[in-house]
Amino acid sequence: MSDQRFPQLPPGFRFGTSTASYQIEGAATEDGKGPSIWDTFAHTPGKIIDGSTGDVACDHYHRHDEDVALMKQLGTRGYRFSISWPRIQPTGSGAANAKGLDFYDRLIDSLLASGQQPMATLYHWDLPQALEDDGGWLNRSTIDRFADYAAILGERFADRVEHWIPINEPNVVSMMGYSIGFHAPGKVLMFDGLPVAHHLNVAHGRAAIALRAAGAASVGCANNHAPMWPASDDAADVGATKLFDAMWNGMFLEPMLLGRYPVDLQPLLEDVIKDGDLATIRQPLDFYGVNYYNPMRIGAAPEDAEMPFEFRELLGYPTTDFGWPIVPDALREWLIMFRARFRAALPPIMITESGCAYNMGPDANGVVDDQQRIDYLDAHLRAIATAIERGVDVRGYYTWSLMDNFEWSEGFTQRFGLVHIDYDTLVRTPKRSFQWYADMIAAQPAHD
Ligand code: PNW
Repeated sequence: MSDQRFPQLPPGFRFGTSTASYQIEGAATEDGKGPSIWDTFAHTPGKIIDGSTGDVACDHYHRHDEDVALMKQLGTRGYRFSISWPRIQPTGSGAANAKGLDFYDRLIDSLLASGQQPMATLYHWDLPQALEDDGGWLNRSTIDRFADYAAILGERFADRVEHWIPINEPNVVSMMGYSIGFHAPGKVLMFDGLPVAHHLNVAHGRAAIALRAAGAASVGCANNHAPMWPASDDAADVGATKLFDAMWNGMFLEPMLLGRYPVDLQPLLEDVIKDGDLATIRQPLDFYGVNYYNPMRIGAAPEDAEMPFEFRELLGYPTTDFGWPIVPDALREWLIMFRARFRAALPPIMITESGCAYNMGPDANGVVDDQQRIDYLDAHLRAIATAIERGVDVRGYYTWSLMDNFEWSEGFTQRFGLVHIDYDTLVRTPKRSFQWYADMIAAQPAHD
């Protein structure tokens, strides 16, 4: 009999958690690690709202055994983490730093020993600063550096890493990092940042090729997708939404799966696309990773604005402590439409991130009562279960995040974890949602 208290996912469905190097590791200058653009950015006054940095973060670099033990306690069977490029190549090119490789070697072995299949992201935003000094992702030669880096990782870890993801959320990298500058490297280039998007796409393809050449069995992606809702049925709002949808969702999805850019964007990219690029980007993918948080409501911007679209508040839904609307139905709907649109071009889907920020800490009894996170996870997993019943092939759910961590420009003010971190003592306290996730996993008919 199935346990109706919990969402029921099909046998073999994979449950996991997700993190990223700069957000949890700390050890910013240890064992030969070079500086990344996030070290530079976080140390620039005014960039991070609480003035914090990832210098120590969760100190996962030294406490990974404790963190892996937590995963074992959760009963997950997968863990998504990212590898810090400047730990492996301190200046982004040349010989690998043995101590950097050794750290991930130890981590991967301890994951496997604890029943956690590793899912490794090569780039979760910590570009070696030396590469940024040469133009970063605006410079096409960064693609070659990335392919070299992918080959190093593939050769060392392809025998033990189950799933590979070249680049986390290329849309956020290009828009937040190079168009509006809220993220490192903090460039405000608006539409002139678009070459970054194309270079990230080609880098994804080149890394997939290098990883497979080194024996990687499963290569996918982790693209952030947000359903786009027009602010009104006014033609200007609908048009602005269509353009922003193409830039946020289509710009990466379409070249990866179909080998072409959305029609509306093609004229903007003409000068940066070189012969063969689109074929390089369209590598067969073993899974399609979706990072889902919320839908966005878009309207037309005033005539004199820098961008033709603007964000409007999405009304009528509860929000997380971060102010993000909670709309699990939009995930179900988006998955169903995604499948209907792409059919045979679509590999199995993995939810590579999904989660929420609630910022409560331990109460007088030491309990972190985050019922809202339980409700969030429950509702999103039920949405996925329904999408699967309607024929969408979703194979796993890696919640963001295992533990509270450095939330980019928000510093330590937004807590996404199943585990609470006290940033003064670095004490880890599993929240109520941690126990719920463990119970939910244990209540599955048969899980992988
Ligand atoms: C993702 N947006 O970031 C990242 O992959 C994580 O590192 C991060 O901690 C998590 O989601 C929570 O924020 C995003 O502007 C950053 O829509 C920005 C956006 C979405 C996701």
